[in-house]
Amino acid sequence: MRIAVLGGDGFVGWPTALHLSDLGHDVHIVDNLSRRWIDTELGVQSLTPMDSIQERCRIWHQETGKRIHFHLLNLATEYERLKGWLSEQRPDAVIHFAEQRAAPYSMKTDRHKVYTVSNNTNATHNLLAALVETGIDAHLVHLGTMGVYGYSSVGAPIPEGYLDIRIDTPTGPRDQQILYPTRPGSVYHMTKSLDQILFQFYAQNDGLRITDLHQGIVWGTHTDQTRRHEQLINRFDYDGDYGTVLNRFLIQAAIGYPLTVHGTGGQTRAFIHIQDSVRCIELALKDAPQSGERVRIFNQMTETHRVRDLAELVARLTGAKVAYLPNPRKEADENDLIVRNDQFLALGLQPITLADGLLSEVVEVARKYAHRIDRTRVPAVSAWTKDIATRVEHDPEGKRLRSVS
Ligand code: USQ
Repeated sequence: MRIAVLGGDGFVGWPTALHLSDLGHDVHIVDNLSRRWIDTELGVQSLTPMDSIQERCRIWHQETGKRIHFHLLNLATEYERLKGWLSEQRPDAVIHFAEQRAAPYSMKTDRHKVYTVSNNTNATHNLLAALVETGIDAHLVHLGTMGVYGYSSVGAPIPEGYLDIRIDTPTGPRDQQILYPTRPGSVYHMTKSLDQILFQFYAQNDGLRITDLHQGIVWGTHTDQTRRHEQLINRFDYDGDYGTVLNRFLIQAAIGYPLTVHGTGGQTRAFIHIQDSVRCIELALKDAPQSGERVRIFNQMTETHRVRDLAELVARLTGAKVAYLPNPRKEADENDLIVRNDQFLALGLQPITLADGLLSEVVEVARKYAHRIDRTRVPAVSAWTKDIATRVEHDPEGKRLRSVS
């Protein structure tokens, strides 16, 4: 298949491009390199040294003889170029990662909220409109998030996208399936909730074939392909905006930084290892819906964990200390989470779960590149409201001088 990987320079996009190229697909990365610009804006860098996308593609060709093509294009602002590119390349499948994906970044300031909404919703809508206009019958696979469901304890398993409901009508009760009601917890998660409505409309109105993957928190760094050469290495975010919880705990342990648990750590979240993430995309591609079918929704996660349990696990494994900090986010202190993921299991996914070996592998990678870490960028300081901002801990290590009077 000819596959367009939109956002193929990112944390999950890059290993996905490699995985699909390894399987023999003709892979085209489309990316505006915005993550690299955001690193510059924030004054941070990936823990792992990342080469340019062109250099990464060159090394892949040198190692495997396979070509991955790179196209510099901004989906959100260059609609006509996107349309032209699609009519020229006519991909069989389009994988859409091209969105700003960090919740803390999306809550940083009003400017970051505006950027996240305009970038993410325009990127998705431009893509949908362009697919209709060019008449390309590509299977669109979108990386959504478990966060669209919200994290209140409902007591029942979260189904895969659709909720069975019964409505009382004058002629008696009627059963229906509706999109699970969204309850996003950040501006970023809100944009993924808006994406769901865009997909519902275009599947129903234009017969677009769409799969939406509601992914949990990705952890780990290497996949089978990124291990093949030092210069194929994946990016690894550790900073307070882009670093995600388990990977952050693992690098914190590697550099002797206290594990930064927000609040009580009673937040339960869904997780998936990066290797399973790329495998799930392969499985979803093979199981495309027909034109006229409703959007197919998968929960792309393999296990759930409570944040404080993860901190304690990492502390046991490495001897790190745990710091319970004021929570910069507005979220439930404690929640339960039960998630259905039957569809991927039925397609043959054999989940990689938290194993000491894989956790230690990340700690090893972090130790190797520890000299690249700026400790001042580790605390999460983007607050969800102005009120919360007054309580954020900027110095979990307690290194700054404090007044004694
Ligand atoms: N947390 C800590 N300490 C930290 C960092 C995070 O306790 O140092 C807590 C947060 O308060 C939150 C939980 O860990 O309760 C998860 O935070 P996260 O940064 O790991 O994940 P999140 O912001 O939800 O976003 C990430 C990805 C996003 C994806 C989402 C899947 O950045 O792209 O959509 O995970 S999910 O969480 O299932 O919605």
